[in-house]
Amino acid sequence: MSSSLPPLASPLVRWTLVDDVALVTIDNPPVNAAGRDVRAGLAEAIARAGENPRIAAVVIAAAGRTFVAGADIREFGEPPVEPFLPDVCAAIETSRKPVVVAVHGTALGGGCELALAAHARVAAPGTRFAQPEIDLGIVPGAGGTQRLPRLVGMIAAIEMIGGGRRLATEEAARLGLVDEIATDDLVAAAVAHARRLVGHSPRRTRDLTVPPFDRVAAEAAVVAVENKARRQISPGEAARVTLAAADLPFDEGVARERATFLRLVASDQAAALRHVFFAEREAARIERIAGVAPRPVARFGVVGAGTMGAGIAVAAVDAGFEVTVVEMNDEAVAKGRDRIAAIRDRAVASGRLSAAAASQKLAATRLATDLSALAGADLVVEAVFDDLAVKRDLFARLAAVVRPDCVLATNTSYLDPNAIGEGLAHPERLVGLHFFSPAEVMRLAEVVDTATTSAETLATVVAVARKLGKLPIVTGVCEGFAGNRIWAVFRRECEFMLEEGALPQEIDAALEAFGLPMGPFAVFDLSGLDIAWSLRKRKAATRSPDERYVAVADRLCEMGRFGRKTGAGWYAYPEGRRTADPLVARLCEEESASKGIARRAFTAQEIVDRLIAVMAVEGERILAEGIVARASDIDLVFVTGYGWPRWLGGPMYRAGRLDRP
Ligand code: 3H9
Repeated sequence: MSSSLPPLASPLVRWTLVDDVALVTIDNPPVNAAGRDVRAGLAEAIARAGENPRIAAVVIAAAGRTFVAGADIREFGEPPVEPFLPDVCAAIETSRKPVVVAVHGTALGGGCELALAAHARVAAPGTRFAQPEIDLGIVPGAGGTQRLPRLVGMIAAIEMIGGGRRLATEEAARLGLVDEIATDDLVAAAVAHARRLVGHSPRRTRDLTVPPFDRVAAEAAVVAVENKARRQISPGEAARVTLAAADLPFDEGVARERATFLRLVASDQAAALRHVFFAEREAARIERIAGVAPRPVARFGVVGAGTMGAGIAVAAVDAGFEVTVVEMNDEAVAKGRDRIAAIRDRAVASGRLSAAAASQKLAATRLATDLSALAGADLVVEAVFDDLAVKRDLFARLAAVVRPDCVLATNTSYLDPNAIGEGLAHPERLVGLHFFSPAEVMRLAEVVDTATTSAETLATVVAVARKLGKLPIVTGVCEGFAGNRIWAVFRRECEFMLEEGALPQEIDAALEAFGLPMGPFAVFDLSGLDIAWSLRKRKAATRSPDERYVAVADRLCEMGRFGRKTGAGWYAYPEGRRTADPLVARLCEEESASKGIARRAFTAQEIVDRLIAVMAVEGERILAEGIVARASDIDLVFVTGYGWPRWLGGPMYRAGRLDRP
């Protein structure tokens, strides 16, 4: 029987008495983040429960779709405000009256830590437990690193805290994190569980010892986390402080964790990662399609089974679409099938896919030589040769076979989609859907809103991109759209610096020290210099003689140096090792001399600052032209499509931060 209790001061936490159990409910939509008022409400409830003779035990539950999804990330930019989450957890744990949590949805970060501090955890099926703090550049800050290994064992704790492993209810129960799975009424089960604990001394996680574990395996798990993180600091720190739980008394371990948390939460990487976290949520708000329902898409067509088409087809099959790929003839179909099979083989070799699943997915990918195979398609993406006449002709032929409401998407990188769509029947269904290579891996999908695209088409393609596991960023029409347009400016500025005195290896080293996984000249060598060369040759006739033009890349190509595939490009590759080449230095010097430019030295900082500055200027232009909605969308383009580490935050973000180390 329920009865009321004098209310708590917090507007976000309420409680009632169920017989002799205080049922405390957190109600902070949308995800019950443990912000100040939630922490204050919990602290007050625990303190008052301790003093109230009518209360024998406490259950903490959450309203809405999830248990607590973590600390309130919006508070991280500010100094912490009392009561601190570790103190709230300590109050729960040291309560003399049993405290049980009733968990549903997700228990993430600080939410998981609240659960760890309770005396028992009752969870609904389908709940996920995780400590995702590393993704925000921090370590758990409310005891998670010290309590989790005591409950689930050291190796699993390192994998969760350092490696982002998530536990579903059943696995959490097997490992000792969940004490009871509530198949029926969660709160009723938690109340009954709490009542069973009354009269027993509470089982405090802090008093448990870490179960025995293999030290060598644990060290190896930490090293694996560090290696995978490359230069992101938080995963390694999180794994190390977790491992310390085996060596330090609980209070010392918690103090070490808190110090690490406070240091990292103020770090540059954490600030950048928070920026990206909120940028991703902002990007989901697309004004033009607010309230517009996407059309259902089940049948997904792809025209062209080259590298892009094959990758798109793989992503589409993985997302559960019914996929048909059309190529020109039997030979092209066979090659396309080989490409798709090669992607599947790589997934099997790396252990991401079972051999059985791979062959089942292959069998599910239908290939055909006639466009009429796409007659029933709801959406068709073309990924054929990037040539205007070829694409126009294809769309005209496609329009004759597909339904008038079939969405037609072009994967063009550089052509004008408006020109591609000229003369197309029902041009409102035309849209750009620009994938990044490899299309089955890269998260970015630029959705190009053409002059004729209807809101319904845009909404449909955005929904399809999300189902494909992509991050859709809507862009307007301009050469290169958002990403390649800024990338072109970046690339050009790199070449200007070559002419002014920098060498490719210096520019690469500066950008690699800054954080990019690979400098641009090494990337050019990897992807090959010949395609860009033929593009430049095609454009040479129309290039203004006043345009600043650096010809070093042309000279390399004239020498047959197309990059790694020819054994040399911007670098030489003796025994496969990337090596600065004096010949390239000489070409740069000759270029400077031919233009009367006195070469000078560049510092690494100057190289980085200059490149970020030109990217940001182009980004501002793109914003002013309304090509993208917000600066943070540009950051996401680079983080999800161009290999920028998330912890760098993207070029627009960095441009506001040139004064920071
Ligand atoms: C932590 O806990 C540190 C601790 O160790 C303790 C330190 C002392 N805070 O993602 P959605 C907002 S670190 C504030 O679109 P979904 C989000 O911005 C934290 N706001 O929904 C969005 O707002 P808006 C560890 C948050 O259903 C709205 O909620 N926890 C937070 O696709 C809906 O979000 C995490 O890292 C937050 N913690 O996914 C979990 N979380 O509508 C981060 C969300 O204004 N969160 N918001 O744009 C998530 O992974 C997902 O949001 C979740 C829901 C899976 C929960």
